[in-house]
Amino acid sequence: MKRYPWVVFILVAALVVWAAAPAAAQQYKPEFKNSLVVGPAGPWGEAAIKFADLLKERTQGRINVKNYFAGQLFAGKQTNEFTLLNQGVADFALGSTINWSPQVKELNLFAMPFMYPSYKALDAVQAGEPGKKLFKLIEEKGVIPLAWGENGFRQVTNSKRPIKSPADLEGLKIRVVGSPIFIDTFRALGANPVNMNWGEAQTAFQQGTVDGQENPVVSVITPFKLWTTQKHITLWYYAIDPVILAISKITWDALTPADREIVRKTAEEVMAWEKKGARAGLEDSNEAIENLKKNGMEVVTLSAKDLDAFRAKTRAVYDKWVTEVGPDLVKAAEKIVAATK
Ligand code: X2X
Repeated sequence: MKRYPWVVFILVAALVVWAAAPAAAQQYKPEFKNSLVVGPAGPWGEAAIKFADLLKERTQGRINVKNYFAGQLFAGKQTNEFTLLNQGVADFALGSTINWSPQVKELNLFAMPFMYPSYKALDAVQAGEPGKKLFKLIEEKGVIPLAWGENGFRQVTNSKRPIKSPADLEGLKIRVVGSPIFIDTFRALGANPVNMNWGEAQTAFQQGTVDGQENPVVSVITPFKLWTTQKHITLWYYAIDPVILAISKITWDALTPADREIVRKTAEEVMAWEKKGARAGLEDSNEAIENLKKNGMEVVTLSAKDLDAFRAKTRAVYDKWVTEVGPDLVKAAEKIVAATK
């Protein structure tokens, strides 16, 4: 003990504890960025908050997600979100397949006009080979998809008149996302589609520089109170819009296997909850539509025959996009849809 006084012993012990600590606590960067186009209201935004909270709790604060709502990370251009993820500028994104489709063309599978007759058909496509193939394609582009969620079936609204047939769309200026299939579809219907980011679109609706837009009822139309600018809505279910919670491969590779497991499990759990939320009042009841009426919207529902007129007008767009998306992928999805009707 003479050669090693207590003080040295204590110092050495402290050093050992200090050196071992980072391995146990796993020091990551102080903030993981999550990108969203929408704000915190509605199931889409609420899911991001839930994900951040649960992940923090389950990793004892190791993974601290900060949500960048309303497109703050991609500075206006929502079709850039996937590139941010792939470059690791965003660690996570809870994003729409529409916004990622310029980089992953196959994601246009969900925007094929009038393809999905029901949630059941959509769920079967996601759970089946097409869904698995899409996740694989995303992964090959440097982004790890964690779980499917939902924006929803997209319905068309406008400030001018009820849309009951393609002729009613004639000449209406309709805001769409900067994704070519939407331009094709609205042109084929005789409308005048304009590309615009969601943030700018709000101002355009208020100023009346565009007449209409298309978005899901529960995830977007309701939280954004679109009835303040849009009087008419037509329920035509012409496209479905899944969202995906994904993580950059750069970020994923920096996590321990145990933390990856926590991230994946939490994402699956939260997105299952989100999907339910996006369908609430639409699938189990008519509450979400009744709420639109209460807020002054005039709701047009279409018969199968009415829908056929829209389908016929967009048939050539569908055929063109079979080639763009990939005939094998579309055929596999069509088969599943036909079997689950
Ligand atoms: O911009 C839109 O229309 C939105 C919010 O639905 C998407 O992000 C695709």
